[in-house]
Amino acid sequence: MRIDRIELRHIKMVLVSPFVTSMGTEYDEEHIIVRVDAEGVTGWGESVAEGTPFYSYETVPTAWHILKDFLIPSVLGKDLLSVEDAVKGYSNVRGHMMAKAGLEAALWDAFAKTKGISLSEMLGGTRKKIDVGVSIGIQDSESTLIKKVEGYLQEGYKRIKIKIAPGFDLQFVEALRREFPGLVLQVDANSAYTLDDIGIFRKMDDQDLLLIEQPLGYDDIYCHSKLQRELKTPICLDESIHSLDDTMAAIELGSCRIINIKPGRVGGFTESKLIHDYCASFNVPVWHGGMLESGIGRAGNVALASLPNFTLPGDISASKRYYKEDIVEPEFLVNPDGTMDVPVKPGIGVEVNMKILDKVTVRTEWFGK
Ligand code: OSB
Ligand code: MG
Repeated sequence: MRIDRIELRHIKMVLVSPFVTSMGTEYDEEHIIVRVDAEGVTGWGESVAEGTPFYSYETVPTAWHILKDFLIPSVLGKDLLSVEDAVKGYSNVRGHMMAKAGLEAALWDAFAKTKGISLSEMLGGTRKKIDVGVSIGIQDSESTLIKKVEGYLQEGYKRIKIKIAPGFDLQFVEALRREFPGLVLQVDANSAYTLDDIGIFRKMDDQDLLLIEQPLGYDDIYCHSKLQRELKTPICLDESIHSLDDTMAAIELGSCRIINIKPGRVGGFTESKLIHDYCASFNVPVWHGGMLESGIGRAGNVALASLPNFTLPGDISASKRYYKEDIVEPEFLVNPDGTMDVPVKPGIGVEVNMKILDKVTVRTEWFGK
């Protein structure tokens, strides 16, 4: 497949409600949409580098730079045999996983469309529907949180994740446990604690949580192994896992018992699949994380989450939970039974609404003729 033209778009979409985490408050989400035109097909991908370097060191400008100056030149005008071929071509670029994942996603979509198969099928997906959950930011009070959770449960979501930070943790978990004794509940600290906070986690350990996500340092594997030894609740790593190598170290050291896979954090679907397969061979469950994607990124997430070892519900919620209007049609919906349908049409399986995409685009650059 010859890569004829590539377009980058810096997009900015306003969230339906601010998202509060231990890293700060987000009112809108900035990402990069990657478009690849190749022999009459168009592939779409989303780079989840954000406007700020608070979750990852990558930002929209750093990802734009790496895409423009290194990744795009390595594929533009080339006749690629496969996505793997493209990935090999820029394997000398270290890090910058979100930049890589955006381009890789667009290439996967273009290849799948050329073959006339869905992205799910091309990635090795086995599910027609995936189980989905919702990630709720830190709320002002326990009663607002309870109301929010009630609403999401009515919509069908299979599990609830709440963000925690020092001073905004145990009381929220206990309030939810009192109100919803059987709730499938997990927490995400986004690295807001240290080993000195072990007392809090010992108390959390009695709350029947599905998992505790990324309690300690954002690149730490060692201290998480010490904490995991003290807890019966599984630790799940998000920020610390950038590759299969990190996954092997974390499992071998006992730093976690569950892995959150985000293609943007690990450099794309190719590395995600390696991590998925490795975890499956060690009976370590994985689930699909989220980065408040638009429908383009979400479509890729849904396809990846259809692989067999994604056995826990993902942070993959309905379009309307994030944005008033999504940039794809149809928008993503949650079924009353807490599942989401995996698109079956070729590639990402949804159409990009160019009018809405233009509305949220703040900058565009074309590469190629
Ligand atoms: O830690 O999982 C996280 C959003 C942005 C950055 C980091 C995270 C998140 C979420 C949102 O939790 C998940 C979603 O997209 O629904
Ligand atoms: Mg997380």
